[in-house]
Amino acid sequence: MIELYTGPTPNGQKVAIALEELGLEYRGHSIDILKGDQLTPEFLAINPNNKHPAIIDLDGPGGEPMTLWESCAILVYLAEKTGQLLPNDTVQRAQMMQWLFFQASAQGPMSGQYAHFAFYAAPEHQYPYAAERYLNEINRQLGVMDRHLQNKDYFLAEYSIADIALLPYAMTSLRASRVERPNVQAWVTRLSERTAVTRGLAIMLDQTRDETIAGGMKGYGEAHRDVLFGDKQFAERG
Ligand SMILES: N[C@@H](CCC(=O)N[C@@H](CS)C(=O)NCC(=O)O)C(=O)O
Repeated sequence: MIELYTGPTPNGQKVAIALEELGLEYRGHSIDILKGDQLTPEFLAINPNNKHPAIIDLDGPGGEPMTLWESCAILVYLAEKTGQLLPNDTVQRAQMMQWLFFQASAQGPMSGQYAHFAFYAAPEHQYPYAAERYLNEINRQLGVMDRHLQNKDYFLAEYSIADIALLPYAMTSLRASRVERPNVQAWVTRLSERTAVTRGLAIMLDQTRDETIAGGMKGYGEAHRDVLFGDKQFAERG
């Protein structure tokens, strides 16, 4: 059994899709980041970096519980645990790592910064240049992905955790982008036809808060900013 701590966001969706694809038994635990669930002592004991997703594999290596955070690290762990969704070939395995690092170092953070400056920052901090800068970067990254996917079904020779890692933010990026990316769009459509993908994307969907982009930003305000970007977020912890 794998305990999955997450909310209805792209990083959690990646892990849920992989769990569904691999047929691993798991239990979802809602982490409401607008309320501050990620800052409780109980959750910090699981992820001291105060972010979801995180997992506890009750049947980890040697039969011992295994705790892990950072979604791409979780994807690699789950794929290696089952021997599925990752290539054995050295070149393909290196290219898989390349796309996972691209996801974790570029796609995720740039999308996060765009969302921050376009939506979540206080009105006095919503600098047009910042939102524009991150949107340009999202568009550029989609271009890199689009050119790679020309005449390809997947990022590697076969469907893998590289596709799973890149999918959820590619979907939000396509919605934000002003540029057509037909190869990325076709790949999204191809993956969306998989039952495991549909189920994984729906993780914690019923927990979607009105105060988020997905919920229409209704009622989002100072108390939420304090948790995510203010005193509660940056308090020194012992
Ligand atoms: N690089 C991390 C990013 C995780 C992340 O940013 N999680 C967000 C939700 S999508 C979060 O928990 N934020 C709460 C906070 O920063 O306090 C991963 O891939 O797991």
